[in-house]
Amino acid sequence: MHRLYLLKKVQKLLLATNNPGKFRELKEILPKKIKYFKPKDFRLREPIENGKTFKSNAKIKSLYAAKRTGLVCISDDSGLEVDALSKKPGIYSARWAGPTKNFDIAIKKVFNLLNKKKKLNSKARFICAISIAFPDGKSFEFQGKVEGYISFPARGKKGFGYDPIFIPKGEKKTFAQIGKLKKNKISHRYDAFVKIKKYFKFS
Ligand code: ITT
Repeated sequence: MHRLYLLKKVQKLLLATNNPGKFRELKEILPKKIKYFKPKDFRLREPIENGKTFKSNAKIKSLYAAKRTGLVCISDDSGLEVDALSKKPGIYSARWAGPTKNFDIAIKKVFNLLNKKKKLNSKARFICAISIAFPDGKSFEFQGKVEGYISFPARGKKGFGYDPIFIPKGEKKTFAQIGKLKKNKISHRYDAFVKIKKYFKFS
């Protein structure tokens, strides 16, 4: 791919997310020797995420940041799809936590809806779309996922967002219990990164 050279040489990357959990996990997964910046370092605002898919929202965020900073930018649009809720909250995963981004509220909402349907252990998956954007307006999107199921009560203090109620397939503990070493080997975010590595070589 013609961008290979650019990423091999890249020394600075802006991770276009205001979510500290995502920022931390992206940094843990991506190469160590790059210097990573946050939107706050450039006083960037949040663009309006009006895409209909994870990939389109990821693209909106990465291009917005790349055009304004002149840096190669990586964004992540992700969320939880619960089968018994017709794949909700999906792209609305952050919005279910309300303006204060309180995930106790979002988790309670998942509980109430699943409880009504008597499907508290519904199958579910996390999806992650990662977009890499260049200041000239080109971008590339990749999507990863991890299958699993919902489990109540919420358990674990590690991780973020919906991690305390998600158990990945083949495991007994929630993402919030298993810790970053394991999560970063099986997560939707890591799965998307594996796809990126097939096309781009980082230094
Ligand atoms: P940015 O747009 O600034 O990146 P955001 O939190 O608004 O931050 P999204 O719109 O992509 O990001 O929302 C995705 C939500 O899905 C996020 O707020 C998390 O709560 C949840 N989510 C995504 N990945 C997750 C993970 O690995 N573990 C738990 N929850 C996750």
